[in-house]
Amino acid sequence: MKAFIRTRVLAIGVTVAAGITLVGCSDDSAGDAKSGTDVESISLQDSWVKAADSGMTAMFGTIVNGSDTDVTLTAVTTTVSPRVELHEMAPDGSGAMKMREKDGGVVVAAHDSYELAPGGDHIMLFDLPAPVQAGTDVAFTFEFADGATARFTSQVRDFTGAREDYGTGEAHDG
Ligand SMILES: [Cu+2]
Repeated sequence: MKAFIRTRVLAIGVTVAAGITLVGCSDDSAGDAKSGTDVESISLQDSWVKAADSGMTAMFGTIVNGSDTDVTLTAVTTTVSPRVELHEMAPDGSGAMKMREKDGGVVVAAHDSYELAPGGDHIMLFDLPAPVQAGTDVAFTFEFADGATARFTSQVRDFTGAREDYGTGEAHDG
């Protein structure tokens, strides 16, 4: 009888120890997330890509940073383009707006959002090897300054506005 009780106590002791180990692990990963980009708290909303048969196109949407720290988006990759750049619109000196690569990437402040929209900042996709067709999905990987990555999906849509800014190489600076 005494031996039986001792065995039960031992079993409970082992269970408790295992529980403590698991808690320790999750505490460690929470600590890592705080020191870097908390990708779980970053989302891309209302995101879409302009349909294009060839050449270049752009992706738009709103990057939402729900984390407690500012994040810096430094690079974007996608399966539909070998060359992707973060672009902004800026005056070209003659009164017209021209797009150019954004220096230092895109900073999204803590608990804030950053809009990528036609006529403003956008993600530029160059050298399309195949048509990007309306109704399909395009996968993107966002890379942040500390090397953390997050994956998002955008829907391809037909878009006729601002065609002169996004549809031709001539309007492009760089
Ligand atoms: Cu551009």
